[in-house]
Amino acid sequence: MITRPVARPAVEPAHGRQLSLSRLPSLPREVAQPSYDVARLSCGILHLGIGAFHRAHQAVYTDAALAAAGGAWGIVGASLRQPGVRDRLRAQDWLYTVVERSSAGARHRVVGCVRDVVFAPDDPSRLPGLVADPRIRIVTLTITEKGHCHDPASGRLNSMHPDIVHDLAHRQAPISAIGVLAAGLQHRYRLGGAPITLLSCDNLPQNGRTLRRIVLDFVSRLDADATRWIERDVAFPCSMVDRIVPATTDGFIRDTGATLGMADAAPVQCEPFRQWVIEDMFAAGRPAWHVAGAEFVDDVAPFEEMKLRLLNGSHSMLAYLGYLGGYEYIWQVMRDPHYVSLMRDMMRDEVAPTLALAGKYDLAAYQAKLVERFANPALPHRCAQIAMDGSQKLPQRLLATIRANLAAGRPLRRLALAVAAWMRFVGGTDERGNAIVVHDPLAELLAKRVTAAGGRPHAIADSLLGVAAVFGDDLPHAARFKDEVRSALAALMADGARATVGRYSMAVA
Ligand code: CS2
Repeated sequence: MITRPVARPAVEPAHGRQLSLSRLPSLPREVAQPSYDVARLSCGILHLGIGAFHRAHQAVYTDAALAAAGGAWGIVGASLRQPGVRDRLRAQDWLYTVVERSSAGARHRVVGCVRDVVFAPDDPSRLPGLVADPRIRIVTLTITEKGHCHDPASGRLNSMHPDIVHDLAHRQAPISAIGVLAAGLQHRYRLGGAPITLLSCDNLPQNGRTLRRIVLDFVSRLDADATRWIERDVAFPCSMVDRIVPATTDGFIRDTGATLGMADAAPVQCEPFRQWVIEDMFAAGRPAWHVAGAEFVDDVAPFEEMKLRLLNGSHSMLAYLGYLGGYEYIWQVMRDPHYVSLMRDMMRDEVAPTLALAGKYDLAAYQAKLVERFANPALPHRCAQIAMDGSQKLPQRLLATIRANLAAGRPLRRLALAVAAWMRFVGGTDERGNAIVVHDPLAELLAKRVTAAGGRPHAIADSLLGVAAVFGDDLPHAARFKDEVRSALAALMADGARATVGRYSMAVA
């Protein structure tokens, strides 16, 4: 049975010493720490969604930029749903450790640029107030796909979403990130319209444009003047973010404390690799992220497309087929040669040819690196974690690629197998008959459709293909795709994931 990463209470330091500003000097020498004056840093960035990914990615770039070039670019983090990160970080002066893990060992670094964390429900007007505050010049976002309250197939605001219905009715006390941005930007406009950048860091195609459209969909229902100002003066650059960041576990917290010689209740673990490609379009300056390796380009779309289709597409494929095959972690899946061969073949034959970067970028090296990254045995990245929210992820990870292959008459067999594995997974029962708790905003609807189809693979496939928010109006009528999904699902249900992967892969056992 899948469980969500457990919300932990603030951890009491086992040996009475906890990470704090005054204890930085007593950290072991091999633990890197901020070289700038953390206590005097003022904040220019508001971040919505202060989970592990942000702390291991954008905050790391910001920390390095501050060390190299300074600036008023501290981060106020915000969490809209859970107080845990705020509680744990507050007890340690907002400091935390980033641990890069690989088979070569672990590298520790204490990050200092997060200077405050707001838990939105404590004071519903605080976040809109920060968006309006002229000292805040960039709002970064990692709110996940579903946090956009949009229709994943069309990329437009879902005005029937309960959080959006709430926020349209209670504009000063929003509960969704989109409601926070809308109220805050309207307020900022009334205060004189100081320029600001909203930088999306979510795994969505054209994430800046998507965010802009959703925010405008919302504000234009309420305020024509603010809408025009946002259209004209607010920058929404696109960005491609990449770093594998598994959920923090209690064992990892204990190990980190042992290395530091003091407790850290909120460390994050990640792979050594990181990448950030950003559209160079900022309304009011930015930290010197380039010194930390961020790449600034005119057009992020081809990089986003490459990452979403090759990395995230393969990730989802391995997560569903791996989970069904009884593997807990991605690195374990990568020890099965059939799965690896399926991933390589899918990337090479069915994904890479669809990319705008084909022929202009070393895509073969990118693919080989992905195999190496996924196989990192020091990263406990659960299949179940990646499998969450599939209805929000499939369109950009697998379905856009499938559409391109349909149009060009290219193969799509392995991509269809990945879609069928998702269908098998959302049915809610694993191959041993145990329940799968499916975390997905559409979980209930999907389960109903599977049950109504009465265990018949073709009926299940047809019924799920009919969910327009995921598959649009076109894919259910694409005969070649439909046939492949039907036969892949039939194989998964009859023979199980491992045997099916064995058949689909070209690996010689
Ligand atoms: C993963 C991503 O959980 C998931 O769905 O595919 O979080 C993935 O690890 C990151 O996008 C890597 O940059």
